[in-house]
Amino acid sequence: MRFQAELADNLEFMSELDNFFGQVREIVDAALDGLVPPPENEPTRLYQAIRWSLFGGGKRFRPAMVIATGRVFGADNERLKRAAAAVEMIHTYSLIHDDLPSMDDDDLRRGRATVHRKFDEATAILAGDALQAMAFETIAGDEMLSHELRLGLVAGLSSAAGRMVAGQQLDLEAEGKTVDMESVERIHKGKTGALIEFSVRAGGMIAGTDAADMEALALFGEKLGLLFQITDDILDVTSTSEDLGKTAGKDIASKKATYPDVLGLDAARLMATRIESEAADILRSIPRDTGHLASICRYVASRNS
Ligand code: GRG
Repeated sequence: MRFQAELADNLEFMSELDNFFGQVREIVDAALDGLVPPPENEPTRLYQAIRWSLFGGGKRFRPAMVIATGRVFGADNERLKRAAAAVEMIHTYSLIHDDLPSMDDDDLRRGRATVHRKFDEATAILAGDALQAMAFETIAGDEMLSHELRLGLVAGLSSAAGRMVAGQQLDLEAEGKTVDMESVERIHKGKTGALIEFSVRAGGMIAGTDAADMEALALFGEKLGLLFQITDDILDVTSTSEDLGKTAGKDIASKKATYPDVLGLDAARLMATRIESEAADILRSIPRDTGHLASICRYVASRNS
């Protein structure tokens, strides 16, 4: 009986989240489609490359965090959707550049050929550059938001993008070296965590959240970023390229600094459980209905792609 009740709970939880992520995809993809020049605009190769990468799948996790957090504090989709699209632009630029021959040299991303494989390396570099510029243009021109809020979002997103680049540099420098827990954490807080943390904070900023709740949201975003990366590291070891839509086993092959590498797989799983529970504690300290954010944490901890 207990097993059946848990199964029913889990099914309900998964279908609610699938529903939510489906809605986010519709909202964000429509916004992106309107913001990125059409594929027939000159230079066609550039816009086709950008669209190849942007619309080639992807979970839209960071936009989902902008929207989920914003909704908890009362913001509507119209105010959230362009900032959510801007975060996805920065994320997609980082994936295009991360896959380049001079970085991870990967052939597969979002279930299809990487941009430099499908087009060419120069186009991939320019597609990433253009997406980065478009992200800031999107926020600066968002007429649903006050000028002050736009400035705050541009400042937050540029700082997160800078931290992401610094994390990527540290990650490349750590390849093949023996690293300790502190270094792994520093790399991942920058490379993955900064943009996820910003996504959570952006939702709060757009909703006009007060200082105390913003502080809690920043802490929650940091934990969520770590949780996302630990599960990503675990999936790299335990999953297939087909399920992930990107090359599995890449971290070991490139001797990357990862949580399973430093801690072992079982301890990395335990750490994910601990971080999920710390994130849930932070959510409980916020005097709002944060149940949906807690469900997203559970989803991140149990995701398989
Ligand atoms: C090149 C400036 C620059 C930065 C690269 C994001 C990143 C920093 C590198 C990608 C490599 C990687 C595996 C990073 C960890 C972050 C991560 C898990 C990225 C993939 O994010 P998902 O799973 O991807 O949300 P989708 O395709 O679903 O959007």
